[in-house]
Amino acid sequence: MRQPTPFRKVLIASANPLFGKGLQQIYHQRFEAVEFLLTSTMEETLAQLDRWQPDLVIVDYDDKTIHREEFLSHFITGQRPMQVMLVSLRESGAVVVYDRKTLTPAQADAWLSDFQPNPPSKRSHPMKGNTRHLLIAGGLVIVATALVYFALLGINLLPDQASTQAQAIDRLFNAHFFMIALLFSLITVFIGYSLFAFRSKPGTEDQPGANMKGNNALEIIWTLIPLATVLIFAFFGARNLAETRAADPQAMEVKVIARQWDWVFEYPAYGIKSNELYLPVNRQVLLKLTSLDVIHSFWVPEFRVKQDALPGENLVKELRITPIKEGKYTVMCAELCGGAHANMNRPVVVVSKQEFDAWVSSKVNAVTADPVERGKRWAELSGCLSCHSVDGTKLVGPTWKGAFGHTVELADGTTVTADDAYLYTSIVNPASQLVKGYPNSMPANYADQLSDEQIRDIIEYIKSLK
Ligand code: HEC
Ligand SMILES: [Cu+2]
Repeated sequence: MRQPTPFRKVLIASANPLFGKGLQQIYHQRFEAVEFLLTSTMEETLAQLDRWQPDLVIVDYDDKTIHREEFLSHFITGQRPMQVMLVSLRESGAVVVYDRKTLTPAQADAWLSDFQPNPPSKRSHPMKGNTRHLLIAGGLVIVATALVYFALLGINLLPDQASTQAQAIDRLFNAHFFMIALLFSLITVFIGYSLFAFRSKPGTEDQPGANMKGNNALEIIWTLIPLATVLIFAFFGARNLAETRAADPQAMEVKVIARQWDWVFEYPAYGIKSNELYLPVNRQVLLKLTSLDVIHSFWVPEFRVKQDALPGENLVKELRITPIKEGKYTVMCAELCGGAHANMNRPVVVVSKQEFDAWVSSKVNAVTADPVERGKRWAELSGCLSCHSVDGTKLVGPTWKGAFGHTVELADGTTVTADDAYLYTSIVNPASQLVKGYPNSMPANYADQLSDEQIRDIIEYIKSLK
């Protein structure tokens, strides 16, 4: 049903033809037929104002080629009843209406008493109101973020930090906790604040809210900030991953063999096996993980890093850990591996170097109480025998057969009897007493790799080779 309209002639002024066509269509849908005239320049509009004498002029508020002041001054001087509407599509269809009507004194009175000034609307100072809201909400976001962040840190979500790898990982955890706190606050504060600040006031419940559509600045911001955040996290993630994998050439190797439902740890350097993972503090351990049956996963929460153990000879997986805190921990299986998966726990004991050496000795002594037997084992495991023969053959270094007690000619021309002290020094500091006729090619770092006990065992072994 189309309604009657007081207008007969409507002039639409806009350089944009779509503006006039669109309005004309809307008008036609809702009101009875009227006559339309579309103008696109200032001169044309002013000319038609006089010639065609419209009752209603609709002006494109956003069209800068229509000079509004000049147009309105023309409007004021006219006598005929006429209305002018300035329509701004950019301001979501906001309309300013000028009415050139004549009132009798009584009507004017009524008009004045009915007149309601616009409520001090946000439209008059849109930025002022919004900036205030933004400042308040922003302040609340900062406060809420700080509270949530410190609450998250305060409830100790993470166990002890017992390895250097854990430090790198915890830096990321902290950054994530901060992001979680920030996002949580951003969402809840803005929702809560909007519920409170923009709730409908008494008497305005049936008024529609502002119609908002599109905001390029906002869309660009909320695309770029998350993108940048994700890229920054990717960068730090990659860097920290590299940090947790940094290899120390002095690392002690331990083979970790997983099976349903237990762990076995082998120390190739000492030829021992254990169901407890003993580790010296502040020395990197290189774990080489395998499984005898299904997939398991080596995880000590205090060390943070985690690695699957896979069945298959060529699928040995490596994991590097540098314990930094003495204490007792537990390795658990982090891959559902069958019935007793939840009980697949074994102690992990981080001790000082001295305690570790003592543990190794006690383990080895349990294997054999004979120091010569043990010394032979250490010599084999440490690679001594690739340079030293035990049968008189001359390899890279002098043979050990008959080495003890014989007179050694040194490169500096002096001679010395090969006693305990000489052998000991030759092992821990080979360059200090070079044997004549041999290169200075013996590795100089055995003092770090072998305990005193092991070196003494090796000397006993050398003594036994007559
Ligand atoms: C890469 C080869 C190489 C390896 C591995 C090596 N040595 Fe030697 N070693 C030498 C050479 C060369 C000499 C002679 C020059 C010197 O005195 O440094 C020597 C000298 C010695 C001497 C003095 C021998 C003598 O007759 O006076 C002892 C003792 C010794 N090595 C013990 C060891 C032990 C124990 C290990 C293993 C833990 C070991 N070496 C590993 C090359 C090696
Ligand atoms: Cu398992």
